[in-house]
Amino acid sequence: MAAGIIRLVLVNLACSTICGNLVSGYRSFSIDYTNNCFLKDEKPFRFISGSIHYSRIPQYYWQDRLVKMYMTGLNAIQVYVPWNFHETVQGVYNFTGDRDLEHFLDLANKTGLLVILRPGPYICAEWEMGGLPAWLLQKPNIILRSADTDYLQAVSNWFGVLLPKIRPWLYINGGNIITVQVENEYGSYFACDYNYLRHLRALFRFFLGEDVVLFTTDGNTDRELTCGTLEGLYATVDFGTNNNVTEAFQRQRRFEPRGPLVNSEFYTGWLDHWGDQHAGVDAQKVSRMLAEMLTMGANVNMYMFEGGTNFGYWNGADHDTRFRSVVTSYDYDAPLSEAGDPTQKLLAIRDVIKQFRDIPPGPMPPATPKFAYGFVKLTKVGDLSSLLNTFSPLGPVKSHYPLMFEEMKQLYGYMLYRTMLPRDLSQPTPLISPLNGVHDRAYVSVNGVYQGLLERDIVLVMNITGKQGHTVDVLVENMGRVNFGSKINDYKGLLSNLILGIDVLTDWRIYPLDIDGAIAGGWPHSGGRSFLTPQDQCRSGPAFYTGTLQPNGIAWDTFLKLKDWVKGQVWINGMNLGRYWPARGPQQTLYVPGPLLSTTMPNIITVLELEGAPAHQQVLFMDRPQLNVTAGKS
Ligand code: 6DJ
Repeated sequence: MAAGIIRLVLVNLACSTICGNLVSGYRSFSIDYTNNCFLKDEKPFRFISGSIHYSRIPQYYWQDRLVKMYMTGLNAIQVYVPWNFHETVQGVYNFTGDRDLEHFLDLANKTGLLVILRPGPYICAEWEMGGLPAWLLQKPNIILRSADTDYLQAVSNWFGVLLPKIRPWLYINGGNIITVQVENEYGSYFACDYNYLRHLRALFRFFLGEDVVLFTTDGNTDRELTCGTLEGLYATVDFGTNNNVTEAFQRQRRFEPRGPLVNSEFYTGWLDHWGDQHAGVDAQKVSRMLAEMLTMGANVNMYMFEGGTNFGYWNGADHDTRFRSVVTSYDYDAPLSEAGDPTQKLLAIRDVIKQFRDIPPGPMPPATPKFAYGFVKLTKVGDLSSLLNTFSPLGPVKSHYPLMFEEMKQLYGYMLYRTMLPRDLSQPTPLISPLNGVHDRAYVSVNGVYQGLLERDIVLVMNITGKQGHTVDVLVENMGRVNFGSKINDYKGLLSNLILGIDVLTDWRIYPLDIDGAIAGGWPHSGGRSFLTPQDQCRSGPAFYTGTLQPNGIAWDTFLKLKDWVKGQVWINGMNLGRYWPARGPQQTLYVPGPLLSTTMPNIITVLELEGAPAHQQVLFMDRPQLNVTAGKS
């Protein structure tokens, strides 16, 4: 039935969009400084929009989410383009599959949604490094988000690829993009470099033309608006339910005395960090403030409307008082849940919108079905350190001192640093990260025996024992680069020496690990089983486990719970679902999109557990998420 409604909506929309194009002929979108509004085809226009990130939703579900947004009464969506998602390797561009931006724009267009595009180059968004590619850090002194020559060159190259694709999608050129943002919250950044903003403005104008409305968005302080705005870029503001609407728009007015009022990010919810309490924003507060802004005639974008998931290694991190990594789920307590289901908040928002514009007739499409597949038993494949031929077929790089991920040209995931104990340690001896140079977590084993971990900003010393010549393995996890503030040059790996007692550890063999490549290529099922002794079976430390979810003719969305597992990464059928860390919380389940599952073939689950698997090596597929249990805080 849901599919029927969706089809019906799409047929109607496709017709009205095409007819609209035919009759209107001339299309315009501009700012009316006399009447303080936008003009669309010369008529007053106001957007009621919601943020959605295609990079956080499998392509299969894009249309489902867009139709639900349309049925809520939105007339626009706001979309980031994460640079590092498209140019993961410098000079190699990917716009296919889940990265097919133009397909996403086309679906939005056919659904009847206009687009507010945010191509960055920096986007924040709780996304790895705020969307900047980590290969930029290979220039050691690069000043990101400034007029630094290397940085500007990279931005110009990227925009030279991206913006020509965007141009035909501008509303004024027959597409659905009404406005385009320049940078993001630039006023929050320490550099405050107007030459950088001028360079960006010139690039946007060169590639998109003189007529498109360009805008900036900034937090609600004078400093932010001063450093983030530039003549020719319409200044808008961001604020949530903790702010006062009148005061916030007054501040916008100080920088834009005339023109439409715009809240570019009205926070419907908030993000979670590992170890923090689950965040949320009350639905009533959201709908009350939305009504207040709409009553004033303001344009509003709700951030987020559909949050989605930080699959793989795409989560970002914050670094205020200490490094805090963002969880895998980007549910955001948004009106559409992580799995795209309408919530009470959505219905409350729709009731508000109804008072201001006609909303499409017909019911809201229902939640997609969920299935509790139950328990699946896993068996251990082997310790990570015994599988280096599989993950690092070219072998290690030798270096006297440790090298960072960026120097090794492996930007994400995990890397193994190996050396030898320089002397006997019969007594527990401190292994120290004196300069806090473990970015971000290091799992340490001696001669295959797991001894514990070091953690950035939290655990800078641990004790180890062993004998001279024993192998020391330090598996370092990149937990996502900082996406906000002055610390976005967030190098990963071992950034400084480790000290053992009084000795500096040297003579490293550093193994880059292509775990995702191996798993996508069919490992471990294609790789045969290694023989494990009972002792190997129950050893703790970084190790792989695998199992199969037998097909039962159903491929519905489900939620994977790794109760009693500690911390790690999960793949199903080759797709990296993200990190789990129930021991810290608040996220307890990982979203598994149904289309990933096979109805006829065994579904292969692979788990990398970093610290220690539970006695019962099993995982549970549930029919609902659990995102709000923080260890010791519930
Ligand atoms: O533009 C930013 C969004 O991408 C604004 N914002 C959101 C998203 O990151 S935190 C959540 C944030 N800005 C940082 C303000 C810190 C108080």
